[in-house]
Amino acid sequence: MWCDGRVNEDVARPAAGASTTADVGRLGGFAVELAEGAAEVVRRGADRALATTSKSTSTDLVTEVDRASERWLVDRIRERRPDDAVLGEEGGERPGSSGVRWLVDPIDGTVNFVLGIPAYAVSVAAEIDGEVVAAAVCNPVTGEVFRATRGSGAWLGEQRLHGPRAVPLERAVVGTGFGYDRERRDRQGRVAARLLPLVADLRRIGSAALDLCAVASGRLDAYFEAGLNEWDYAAGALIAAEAGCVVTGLRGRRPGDGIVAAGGPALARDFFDLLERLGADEVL
Ligand code: LIP
Repeated sequence: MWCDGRVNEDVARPAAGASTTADVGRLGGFAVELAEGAAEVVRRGADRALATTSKSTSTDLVTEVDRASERWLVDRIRERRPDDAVLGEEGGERPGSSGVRWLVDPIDGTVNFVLGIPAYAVSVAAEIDGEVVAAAVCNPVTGEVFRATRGSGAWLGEQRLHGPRAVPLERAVVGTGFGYDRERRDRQGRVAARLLPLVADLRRIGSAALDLCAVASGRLDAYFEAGLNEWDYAAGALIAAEAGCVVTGLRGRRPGDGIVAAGGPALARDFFDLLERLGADEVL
């Protein structure tokens, strides 16, 4: 039985008509199976000499292990749920007819993976009619599996997640990240420099999926990053939201509409107001 097998009937909000809480539970179990299986592919590849190439810029890396992990994910989805759509970072896009779309990042934090920094993850999310309802993020190094289904809370293993501590902005440890484009990084760095004296500290972990799971598990008090792709944040955003965090795109926009920002309920309003004043969503 995936998770604790219960989904709170009165809060599960599956997309209209296309799903039941049982469907959502099954998608959640499959998301965990996919994330754990692809993490094993990544683990086996980690000790190989990596053929690495670059994508959008010289710093945007991809390895043969990224591609092997995504091939494994797409093949499993095609075998088990052939009518579902898939969107993967390394080009594994497939149309579908079921209303379910999988958003997969085969290695979120590829630069960390190449350098041997143990902060990267396989990220898997399932949407029904455009709404993410199931998520799993697995760190191949630690074996940690963060998971959530809409309306049933967020979990790390068997531990229920309740988001970050209640601290004021000046005591908050905030995660962030920077794009691969040099000019964008310059603008993002200026925002970070103005934010730093107003909070306790910043962390640049290098994986949006793990950053959002860190907020969900209280390892970070808040997080923001502009310019992410759907596959980077889709799973982590649901896990953070189901852990009780506020996840937004600032200025009333949806998460991922330019920026993803997340924080605990006690901090969220002050944090989001500050990000808006600093123009954190105006760096793209
Ligand atoms: C990474 C993101 C991270 C961001 C990096 C990179 P990738 O994704 O998870 O938050 O700061 O620049 O985009 O490219 O390793 O899958």
